[in-house]
Amino acid sequence: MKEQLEAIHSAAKQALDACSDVKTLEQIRVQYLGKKGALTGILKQMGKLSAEERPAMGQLANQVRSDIEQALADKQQKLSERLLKEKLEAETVDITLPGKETKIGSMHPLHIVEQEIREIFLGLGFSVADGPEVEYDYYNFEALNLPPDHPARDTQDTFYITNNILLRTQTSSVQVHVMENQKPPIRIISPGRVYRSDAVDATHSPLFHQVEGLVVDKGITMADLKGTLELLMQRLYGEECKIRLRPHHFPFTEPSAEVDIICFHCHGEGCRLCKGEGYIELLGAGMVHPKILEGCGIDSSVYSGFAFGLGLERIAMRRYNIGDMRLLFENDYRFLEQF
Ligand code: 2U9
Repeated sequence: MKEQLEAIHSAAKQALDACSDVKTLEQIRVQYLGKKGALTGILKQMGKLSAEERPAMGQLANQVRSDIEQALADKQQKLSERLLKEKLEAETVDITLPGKETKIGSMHPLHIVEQEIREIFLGLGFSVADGPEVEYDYYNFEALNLPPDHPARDTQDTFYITNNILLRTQTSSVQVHVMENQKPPIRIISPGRVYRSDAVDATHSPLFHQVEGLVVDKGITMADLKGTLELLMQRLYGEECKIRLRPHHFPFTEPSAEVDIICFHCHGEGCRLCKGEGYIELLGAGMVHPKILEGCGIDSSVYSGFAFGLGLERIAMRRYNIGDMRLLFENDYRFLEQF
């Protein structure tokens, strides 16, 4: 038995010397000290020894056990120190390296202009109304005095989803919803995305942004419309900005006008920028057609209203002297970081 214990002792020591990872270390522990291990096997045979032999063998067995336990603990310590060292070396951070620059974004020019317009109208007591971009034909066309055979309803110009559901071509649909649900006085603007089946070029995009405005109350006249738009343009383009209304036709307003601002290059004289006109076209407006008011349950003999619609792209392009609409949608850093 003495030889067996010594053999176990030296075999365990040898295995531990050769061991270089924690998995093998655990295997060694089980192999020698585990319940079914070599040493336990020997200890089970102690009963067979004579009473004289037993104390010396017991002492030797205990010594072998504690020796192997100590050697296991030492190895464990060495292995975990090595593991930690390796980990620290692998994860070393070179604090002298230059840091990675975080790009800080800036506001998109369309967003800047929209925010400014919102602020101006909130200051005038308007509210902001929101509505769906996928709309019923009725709210986009029919309720706005655009009958079924109107050219604007052609599939060439409008993205239809089904026969009577489409992507809104103007945010006027939002204003119809408001008029259906709210009695005058109404003072709202409706900013948002609109869609038209146009090919992309320097002045067209199938998706663009509008801000429309609507005022309905007793005694609203064209003078209210002109005063409001003049104030808007002066806030956007400077106090000296003058506007001009030209007669026009829109199905939803009567009378209707196109609204120009005085050319900021020649101040009305006529130059290359304004093509000799002295003025630059910027938006459309008019008095809300009585048929539209009636269709929304508003008595047109008591109430009148004005409305206007502007394309944000056009306003932003004038404001920042941007020559091509595509720049507003391409998300090129070199363009965007200028704002
Ligand atoms: C209701 C009644 C009337 C909104 C209006 C315009 C004139 C107009 C265009 C400008 C350039 C659209 O972005 S654009 O392509 N819009 O000229 N829009 S009056 O009239 C309304 C709106 C709502 C209930």
